[in-house]
Amino acid sequence: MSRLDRAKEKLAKTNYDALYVTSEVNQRYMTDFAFTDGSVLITHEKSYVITDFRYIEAAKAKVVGDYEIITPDRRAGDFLRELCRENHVKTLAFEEGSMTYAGYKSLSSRLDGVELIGVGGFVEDLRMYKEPGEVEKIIAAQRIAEQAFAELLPEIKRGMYETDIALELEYKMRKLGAEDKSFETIAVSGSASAMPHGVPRRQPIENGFFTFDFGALVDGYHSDMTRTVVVGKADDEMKRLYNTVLEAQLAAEAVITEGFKNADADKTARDIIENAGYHGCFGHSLGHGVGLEIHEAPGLHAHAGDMTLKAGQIVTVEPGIYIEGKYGCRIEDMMLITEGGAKVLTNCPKELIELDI
Ligand SMILES: [Mn+2]
Repeated sequence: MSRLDRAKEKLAKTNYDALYVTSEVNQRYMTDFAFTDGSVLITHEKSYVITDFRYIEAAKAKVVGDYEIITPDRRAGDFLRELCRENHVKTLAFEEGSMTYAGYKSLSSRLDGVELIGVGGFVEDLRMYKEPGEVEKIIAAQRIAEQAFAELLPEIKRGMYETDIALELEYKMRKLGAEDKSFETIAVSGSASAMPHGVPRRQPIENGFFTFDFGALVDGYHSDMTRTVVVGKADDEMKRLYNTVLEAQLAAEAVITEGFKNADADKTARDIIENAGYHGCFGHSLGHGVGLEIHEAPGLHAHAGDMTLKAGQIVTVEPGIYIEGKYGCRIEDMMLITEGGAKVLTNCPKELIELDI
């Protein structure tokens, strides 16, 4: 079923006459076409890509789905009012998360007679279930990231700056075919590894844990992985910490399968870390969905209630232990939930690597 058909099927279960898509990433998902300064209107019958002159030619070539591609010849709000009238739209759902207050005021003043209903997660819920083509792009991005990392490790020398190492990793990903990095690369060593989202510093790498959290972008799709290596030698305390993270990570991967509760996946990893005595040292959730955005639904965390993992979802599994002021470690893979199972998408060793430099 096409994305547009899935959206219409979902729309049919609501009492909205139409969905007005204003989030750029959701517009891209719904049309397979990336554009800015436009919108998508999905009604039970006709659907529209509303864009401007700069995009019209590309839109005609690239938009996937049964959309009418149109350029407004007057103010967007007035144009939308006419489309609503033509399509008998009395109740219009809009994406409340991507609408500014100013945008909302302008819309409501121009759409008198149309009831505006803010909705959250309408398209995001569709995006959770990856089509084979989307899975392929995420895997392609992951292969680039892990290849770049494998090439980077032997090139790391003492005295190199964290910022330069991060840049080198990004450069390699681009050379290997990524259109960009997936997010700001984390490459933090020594005491900075204690910060889960530390920023690379313009200073030489320190001894101890060296955490890399990074990904590549392919055709709009992200990858996400984390590996922690050691600069120099790991002492017993570091080995114990690393092995605890690894044990938690592997245990979570072992239980994750179609139908398993998201919250229980988090608990599986968290219990191992807590029971090893690292109380309060795993201060973030186990994982998140990955796709057109680096963080998307579903989440693997304690507050996921009865939510279970479903085939087609791609999630990260990324426990960590962070000792404030000292050091930290995280290991992250991506997993694809399949019919009756799940598989790890990341091909990169997880045994402790000590960089003898
Ligand atoms: Mn992640």
